[in-house]
Amino acid sequence: MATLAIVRGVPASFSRALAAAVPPEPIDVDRARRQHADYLAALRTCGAEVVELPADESLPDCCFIEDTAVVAGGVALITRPGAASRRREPDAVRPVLAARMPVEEMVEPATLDGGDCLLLGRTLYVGRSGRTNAAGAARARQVFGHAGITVVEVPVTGALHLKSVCSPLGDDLVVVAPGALPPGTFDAHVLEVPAGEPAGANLVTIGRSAVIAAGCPETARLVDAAGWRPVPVDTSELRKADGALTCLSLIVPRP
Ligand code: CIR
Repeated sequence: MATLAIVRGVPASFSRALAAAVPPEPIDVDRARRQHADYLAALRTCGAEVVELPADESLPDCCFIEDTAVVAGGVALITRPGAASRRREPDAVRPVLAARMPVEEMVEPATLDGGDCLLLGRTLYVGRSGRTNAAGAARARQVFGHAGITVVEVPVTGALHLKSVCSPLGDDLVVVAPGALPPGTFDAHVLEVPAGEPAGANLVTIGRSAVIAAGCPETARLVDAAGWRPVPVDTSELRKADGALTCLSLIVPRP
């Protein structure tokens, strides 16, 4: 059965999406939409079944659907996103997940963004970032602990989310931007991308393929050498709002 990838459209209001720094050129929404379409095509090329939710104009960041839920151990935890302007984003995602699996909730004061959660086998690494607080991490530990998953907290400084600087490549390998995290952060093998290709550290795996950032040839070579088929996609316009590749989909593993 194909892996399910839930995605959400890019609203016209994406031009006002949150960004840590004002981009040198304003966001071109049409270009962002074309790149988003290329990303969906890449997911399908890798064999995913893509379910697309409509954009909501009142939620400029809604295409970054990864942040709205965490799926692991057959359970979905609906998040309470760290940014106040994003708190209603999970509402459209909840019924899609509830139709497929048990769903748990998170309440104030807990905050957690899915971009801070990295699943590696039966371990869920949860970044403690500006978006994910202690109560959010504790809620993840409670929910996923019942599913036999161990939660390990990781301090995140100098990045928006944990997965802004790393992502899993299978169950025992993590791709990491050089110098972004202390050695020993993961109980797994680590593959460092070159210093000139930090965007390469965020990738999405579907089957034995990996959607990777365009313009990262050395990362592509490393991914290929590790036994995965690299599928490059240019999402530079979406990156202006700090979005990487994982943020643009909610991957639901199929048993
Ligand atoms: C935000 O600041 O929340 C969005 N502009 C970007 C979110 C990116 N999400 C992710 O890395 N998981």
